[in-house]
Amino acid sequence: MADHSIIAMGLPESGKSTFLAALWHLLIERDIDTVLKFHSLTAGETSYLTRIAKRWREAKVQDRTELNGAQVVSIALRDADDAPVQITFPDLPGEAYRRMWEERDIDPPVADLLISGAILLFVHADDIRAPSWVVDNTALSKMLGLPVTEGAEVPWHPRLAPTQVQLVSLLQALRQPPLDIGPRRIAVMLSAWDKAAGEGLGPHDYLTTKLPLLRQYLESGADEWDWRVYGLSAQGGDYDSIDAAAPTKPDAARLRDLDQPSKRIRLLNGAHETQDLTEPLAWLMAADEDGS
Ligand SMILES: Nc1nc2c(ncn2[C@@H]2O[C@H](COP(=O)(O)OP(=O)(O)OP(=O)(O)O)[C@@H](O)[C@H]2O)c(=O)[nH]1
Ligand SMILES: [Mg+2]
Repeated sequence: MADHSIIAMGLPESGKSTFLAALWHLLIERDIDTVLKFHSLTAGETSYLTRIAKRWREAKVQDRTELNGAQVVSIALRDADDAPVQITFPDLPGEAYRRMWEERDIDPPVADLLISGAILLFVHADDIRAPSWVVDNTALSKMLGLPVTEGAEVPWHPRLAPTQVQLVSLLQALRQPPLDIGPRRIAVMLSAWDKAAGEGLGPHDYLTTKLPLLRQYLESGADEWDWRVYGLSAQGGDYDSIDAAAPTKPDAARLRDLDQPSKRIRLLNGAHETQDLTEPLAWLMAADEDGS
């Protein structure tokens, strides 16, 4: 059986676990035609997938994946030619990627996972820290009548860096030792697309407008990535918190009312729209066959 490894990368709360939950639901439910089809679960945590998919169906948000709680699942699928393929899919905590950027540090088990496989790079489309200018912030504070101390230094922390700077740095780290295994395929997943769709931009234009540095970095071919960008709504709207005291979300109630939970999902590749979350996986895996 052909073995493929796909790494879900992304800063904290970028939609990695939600994607895996929705994918598992689709594969098990089989109510939507998908390029890759479920064959069997060969290794890893079935209970993890079952748990997150159940949470997803209930329209409740996933727990943050804990730093020591990385889950590596292996799913046996059948490809479009009905040949068996196995995908190993580590669901790593965004905290591990945050540490790579902020502390320039990587735990050896995480490094071991990152030295193989194509990349699903998740970016929460509604949680992008844009570059900002000190002069603009000062002018805004003055307009609002907030106190501004002239000449005072603003302490800098890597966490304050724009999202696109952090992501480009993460991708550059994959082309440097000890993680460099040559150029790979990357599917950029602009998650929570339901929040972004109102801007009327397609995924490419959204990337160009909101993350121009990332777009230029990918396009320039400096690190020779073979890339695509998708708009992904794995939930279809906001889910409820698991905190019973928190107010319920109108989106969550509407989504629970759909007769088929799979219909919550939207995936955009250019103008092409589908509910098939295996499509980007099939494209990423094809690189292994093409030898690219
Ligand atoms: N509106 C909307 N929110 C989404 C969607 N997908 C994910 N989210 C929200 O984004 C947040 C983060 O989702 P997770 O899947 O837990 O993110 P993660 O990347 O696994 O996070 P870590 O485990 O901390 O690395 C949660 O509040 C989700 O409910 C979506 O399609 N639509
Ligand atoms: Mg997670």
